Amino acid sequence: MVRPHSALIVSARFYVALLLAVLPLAPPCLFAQEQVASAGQPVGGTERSANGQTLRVDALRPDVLRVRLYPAGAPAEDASWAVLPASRTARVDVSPTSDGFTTSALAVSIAADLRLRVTDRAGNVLQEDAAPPRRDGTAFTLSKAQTPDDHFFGLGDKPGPLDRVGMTFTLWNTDNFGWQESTDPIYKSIPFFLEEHAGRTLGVLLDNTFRTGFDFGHLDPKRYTLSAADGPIDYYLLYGPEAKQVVETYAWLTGPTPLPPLWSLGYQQSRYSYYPRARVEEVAARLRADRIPTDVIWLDIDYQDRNRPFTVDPQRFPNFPGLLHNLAADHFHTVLITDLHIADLPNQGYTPYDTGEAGDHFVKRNGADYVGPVWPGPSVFPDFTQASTRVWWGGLYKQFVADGASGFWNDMNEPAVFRYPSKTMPDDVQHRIDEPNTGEGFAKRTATHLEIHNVYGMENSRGTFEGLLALQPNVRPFVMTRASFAGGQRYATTWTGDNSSTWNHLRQTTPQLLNLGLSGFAMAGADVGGFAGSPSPDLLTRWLMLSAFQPIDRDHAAKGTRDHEPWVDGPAHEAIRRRFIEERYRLMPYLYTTAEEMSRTGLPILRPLFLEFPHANADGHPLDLDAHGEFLFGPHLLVADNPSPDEVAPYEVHLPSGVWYDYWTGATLDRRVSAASGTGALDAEIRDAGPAALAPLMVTPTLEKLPVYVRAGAIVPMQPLTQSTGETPSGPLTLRVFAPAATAAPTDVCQGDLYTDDGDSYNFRKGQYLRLQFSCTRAADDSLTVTLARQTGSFTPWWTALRFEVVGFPAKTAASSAGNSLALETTPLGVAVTVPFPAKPAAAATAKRKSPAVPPQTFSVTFR
Ligand code: NBV
Repeated sequence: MVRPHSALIVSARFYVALLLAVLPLAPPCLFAQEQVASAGQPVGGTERSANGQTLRVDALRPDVLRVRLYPAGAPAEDASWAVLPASRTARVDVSPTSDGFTTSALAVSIAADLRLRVTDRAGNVLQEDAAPPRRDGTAFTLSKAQTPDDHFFGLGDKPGPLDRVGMTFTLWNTDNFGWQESTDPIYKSIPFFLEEHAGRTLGVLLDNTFRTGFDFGHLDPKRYTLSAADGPIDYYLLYGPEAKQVVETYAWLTGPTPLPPLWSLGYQQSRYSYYPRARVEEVAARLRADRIPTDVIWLDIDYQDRNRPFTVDPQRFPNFPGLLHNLAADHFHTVLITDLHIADLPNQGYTPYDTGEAGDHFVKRNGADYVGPVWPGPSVFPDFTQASTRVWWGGLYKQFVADGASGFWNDMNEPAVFRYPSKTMPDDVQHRIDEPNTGEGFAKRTATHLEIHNVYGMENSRGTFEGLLALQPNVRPFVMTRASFAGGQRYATTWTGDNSSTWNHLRQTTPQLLNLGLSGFAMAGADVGGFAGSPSPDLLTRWLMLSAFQPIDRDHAAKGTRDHEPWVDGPAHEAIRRRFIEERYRLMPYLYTTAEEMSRTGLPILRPLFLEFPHANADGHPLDLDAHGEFLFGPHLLVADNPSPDEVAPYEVHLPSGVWYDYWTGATLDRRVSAASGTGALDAEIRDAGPAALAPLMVTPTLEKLPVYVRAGAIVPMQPLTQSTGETPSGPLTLRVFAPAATAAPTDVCQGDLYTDDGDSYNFRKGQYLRLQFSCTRAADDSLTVTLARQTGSFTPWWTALRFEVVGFPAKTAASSAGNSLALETTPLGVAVTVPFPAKPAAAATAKRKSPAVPPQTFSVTFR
């Protein structure tokens, strides 16, 4: 029942006077609003009260809303672990309406019973409450209307199909060794999803750290629900209309994945565990001897002394710094596992325990340190919700950093605790939140583990990331975490935990990594070959082929399983595996450029097709979402793995409209021209339906082939093969130009970027990077001109020549630049010319500039 005095108060600047007039009657929460307004801040939002509840909606940007519901007069703490403080407190002015407000992008209305409705400015419903918000004690449920053509993506690492429609999920970080497709929950809680409906996408972040539930029409196909056991009703709505915009906006809200060190994009060799030292050296030597390009060796828990974090077993690993030094000399980076459980060893000279205890850094139960069993035996657990504890934790890395370790691995941080059926610490463990000056907005207070559980792993990885930065301020930290929460991408990369060596798990990696990328975790991987169990030779080969096109390419295996290294199944398998890892290294400039875009925009490295081609289907919708094996690796490459990788039957590949190339052969796949120029019924149908109606390609799977396609007009930067990213390539940087179709309109995009820098420092922030932007056009006389359109940054790259290789432009005989003819080279895929870089600067230009390392230039190469 709506209380008779319930008031709708709309806040916009010109309403402040009115607000001040009614203040004596207003509930206390309005004071906060008035104070914000009088401080001269633009305020934008509205609130309405009924049944003792207040619903408050704020516009952070025209396309971003924050929605909170709380007992009238008692707003919940304005705080967040997930959302960046500057975004959480941003406001734009809104225009009040009779039951809400509008922004330039959205219209918000709140019914008398507090049902919320959000539309775009044309009146298309983006989200509408199917029922008023429901509270049951501390719990709540929000019900939103769902229609039959709704699709849902995101929610982090949850297994299952890419589209989450019809499914239900629980978010509660759980160590689920050997999880299967239907297992829920697993390691991470990322309460963010995208809802796509009729070409319009809305992002939803439920900012609640307790155990939450998401039901996408499983219980009732007419509604999807967001629920939590406790905690605030506090959620954000991010409008597109395109999914790409929503993903970028989510990065604005929670921060993008930072630019990773270049070496972390190389191939990585791991196992639980490589020991002793001689085995590590043997694996490293074999990788080099067999010419398997590799950048990283991982050391799992057995390098430690009796599983005690921040120790080294002196018997198994004598002269540990010497080992790391030797590996580094051979261009291997070493990543060390550092679990968060600290062995409970009072008075035994174990520094992590002693210093942690002295600083009162461990979580409590019944007034004493909580002790639970994990790998080292009885263990205590740092309270990562105290800023000072994270500083102490970060300092523990000092010796390993000095020893030469390059990156760190935070495992078991759900946190996993042995022997309890819950696999974690008891609900009543106490955390003592203490976040002075960090901007999250939390008051100093205690919180039970129920509230902190889902952010514990994220704050663990934050302590690691920030600690490494404090130790080496000009080195980009590399941290990989198993558990995390929304926003955790700011601190760590991740992987999908303890998967299995089965074909279904190989298939599962694509939707899982795609959904992780859509949920902010753009730097992610899955244990290559599968963790639990032993892969067949074919499975391991296929896995190593696919992972060459995934953000993190790390081969890892459980104890007691068979060896996983690329050479284990004989020369024929090894040759295929090597060929794909080599291709990843050739594509390193493209991959690094994509990673840099990710760090600026939040766009993932692995992209579902609808992110780049939202209207690729004849009906204006994205392509068939059932095409499970397909994804984009960066903006230009489309990988089309077998959606049932253990089956031998031909499978369909759906390509968006336009001309595509076979990446491996350079063959043109013009579905539009070839199919529609025929006289059959299908051809007529395609002609009638226009260019978007494309027949799928049929691919017959073979062990050694992975279909990869490139869109016409793409310019893909590539480099000569090296055995690691630490090795300087010899030869030119190649720009592989996949020629636009002869029929391409001048407005068709033909472009490619290249970004490079030193690969591991922050000097790029001071301008020490190089960004080249290329474009190309195909003229009426059938010449093709490739132009270096823009160059920024002052970094001197490793190459001194650019090689332009044109694919799909047959029988060309001449090339020129600035009137000078260039020698044409025939390549397996087309023709190429090489020009010096930088081109000799004009004398006048050089005189004006203060000797920049690489003079900015533009030039063109024309092929006829
Ligand atoms: O540290 C050992 C393993 C690790 O290899 C794996 O990747 C983690 O997910 N760890 C789990 C603990 C034990 C797993 C059985």
